Amino acid sequence: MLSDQINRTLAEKLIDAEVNKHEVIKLTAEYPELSIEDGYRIQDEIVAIKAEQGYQVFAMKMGFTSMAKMKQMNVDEPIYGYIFDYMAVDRGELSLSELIHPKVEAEIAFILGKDIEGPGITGAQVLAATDYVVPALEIIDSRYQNFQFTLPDVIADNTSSSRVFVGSTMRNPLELDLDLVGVTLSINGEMKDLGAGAAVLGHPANSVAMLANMLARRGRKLKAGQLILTGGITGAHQLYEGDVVSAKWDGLGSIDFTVK
Ligand code: 0L1
Ligand code: MG
Repeated sequence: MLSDQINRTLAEKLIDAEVNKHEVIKLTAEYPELSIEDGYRIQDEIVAIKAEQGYQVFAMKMGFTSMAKMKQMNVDEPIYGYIFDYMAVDRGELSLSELIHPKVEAEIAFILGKDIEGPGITGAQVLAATDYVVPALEIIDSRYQNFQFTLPDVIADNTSSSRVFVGSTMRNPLELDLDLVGVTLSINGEMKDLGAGAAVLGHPANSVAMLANMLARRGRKLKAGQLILTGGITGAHQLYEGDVVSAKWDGLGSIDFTVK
């Protein structure tokens, strides 16, 4: 286990890379023994430093929620991270100059109406505790060179969180078959990807349940009002200056933005 001092130093290094928009070599190159627990401790340091700087948590997120991605990373559990208030984009433009090498992925997000505390939470309990679901486009921007990392590295890097667009259509989740909700993701008029909610652990509510159960191991819970991104339904697609991005969800509207 790394010392608190090293965790703090590594968190500062990753924040510096984010703020000054430069890549760093993955932490495991220097600390090959870095564990998943170490990764979450470094992530906690990032959350603490952001709070000291006056930023608030805007949302939580799950990543690696597709079976294909978990297989690729050789893991049997997704990962979670935090999205801060300054990461929420409220107009249809993504500023490339603020980022390193961003990618976009389409997701479904939940807004809870009640606290959820694991362990043992199920998708059905999540649906009963959810006020709304909304569409979201997550922008991931790993601070690591060429998105090269191991699982502990990406957890330490706050799961590549960088920006998010949240759509304006809010639906009660019981009005939709969320596993069947289709999504298309187009860039510059060309459809790049498509998928259905079932790509996320069979049903996006399962992702929220898993998050609650993972947090319970660390004595934490999800709170009423919390926004949670459940993981990519589509793959993540690299963005370039001038790109026009458009995503459509069946029954949940659309989100459009331009990369400036
Ligand atoms: O799916 C996610 O949001 C996790 C992203 C972390 C992995 C990456 O940067 O590709
Ligand atoms: Mg994501």
